[in-house]
Amino acid sequence: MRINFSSHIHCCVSYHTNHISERKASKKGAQFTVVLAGQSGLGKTSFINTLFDEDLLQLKDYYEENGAPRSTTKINSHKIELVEDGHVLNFTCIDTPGFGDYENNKFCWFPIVRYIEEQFRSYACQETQPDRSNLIDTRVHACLYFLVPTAKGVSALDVEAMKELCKRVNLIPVVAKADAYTRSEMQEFKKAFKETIDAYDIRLCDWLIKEDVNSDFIEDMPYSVINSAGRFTRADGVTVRGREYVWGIAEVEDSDHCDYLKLRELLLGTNILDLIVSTEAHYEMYRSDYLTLWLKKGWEKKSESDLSGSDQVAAEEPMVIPENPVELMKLLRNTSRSELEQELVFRNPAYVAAEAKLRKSFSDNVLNQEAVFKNWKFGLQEKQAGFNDDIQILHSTAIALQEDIKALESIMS
Ligand SMILES: Nc1nc2c(ncn2[C@@H]2O[C@H](COP(=O)(O)OP(=O)(O)OP(=O)(O)O)[C@@H](O)[C@H]2O)c(=O)[nH]1
Ligand SMILES: [Mg+2]
Repeated sequence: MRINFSSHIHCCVSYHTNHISERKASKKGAQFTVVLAGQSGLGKTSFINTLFDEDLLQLKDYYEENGAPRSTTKINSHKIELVEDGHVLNFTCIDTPGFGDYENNKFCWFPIVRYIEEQFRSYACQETQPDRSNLIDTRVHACLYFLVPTAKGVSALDVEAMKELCKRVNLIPVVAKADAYTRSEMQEFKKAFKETIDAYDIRLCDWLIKEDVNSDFIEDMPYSVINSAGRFTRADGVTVRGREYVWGIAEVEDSDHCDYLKLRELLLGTNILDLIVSTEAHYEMYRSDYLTLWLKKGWEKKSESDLSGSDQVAAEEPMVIPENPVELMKLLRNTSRSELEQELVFRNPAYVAAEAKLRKSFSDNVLNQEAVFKNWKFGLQEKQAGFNDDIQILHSTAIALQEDIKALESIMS
């Protein structure tokens, strides 16, 4: 069944931020979660208001006194319940802090990857529980990745971030602030974007293509957007949403100005189910990887406890996955969730890079100290040789003096 919310979203019962009432949260309905990611100041937070055509975020926390959006500093979840023809869709927008502002921006995208994986992990853990009737599904179905169109094309940071994100989620690239670029600049950027994703094998909504649905949506990416919840009256008397300039209005919903309508159709229209279904493929890949890690940890602990107390040296036993579900559960229970979380720290690229750096600086230090020690030893050996020569000279002088004494004594006697 295809749920169509495309008519308009004003049919919604809305509520926002993290304050969801218990009553509404317990209502059943499909879940759809979108993460907004990208560098700072590109209009991620503003896009939520544009999408829902409401001043949903008219809260002190989100806006400065002059009305400009505040820079997002933590991951915020904004929820809205969409109702149409008796169908309920619980739409969640996850707004993330923009990145790229620091001197060293390496791995600055990792908190978003971690967030996506945490939702998969939480769902996978719930699935291993005996009662699965009330699973809380916070899995992310799409990531809107905001890009800044520059003459240089896609930045290295965006390439790196998108390469990682596309492996875990339906990646939907968005070109921010389309009103600031001419038609030809935008076309040039889109062309450069396509060449870059081919060159770096960045796959957009990978599993959506495999299911062979709506591939023209993929062709249209990246979508250019203009954000605004404001309304202005054009010279012809028609009131439109857009940004007003001295020369006219950059319209949100005019396809000549930007691709907002296409993007909204993708997110709130006929493709929502395809995005939900294709997320299952991403989830299955993560789940299989996660359970293998969990079993591996359990197996290692079982091997350790089997060998403890015996004189046997621990051997690298190949893992055998029990077919009996009770045995399988026992193996999983060998490892607690917190132990597993610790294991996952080792997958954090920032941690891996920091560890490699530390190891290198440690081995460099050892090499330096060895060189210092060698020099010191060489210096000592040289000094010792010098002392030996001095001793030899003193010894010869003593012998000569003794002979002189002997000669004097013989004269005196
Ligand atoms: N010209 C133009 N300005 C925009 C557009 N969308 C947002 N802005 C402005 O860009 C600035 C940043 O917008 P935000 O929505 O806070 O951007 P953000 O990506 O959430 O920023 P961080 O939270 O810092 O990552 C604000 O001053 C917005 O008014 C747009 O489509 N066109
Ligand atoms: Mg923001």
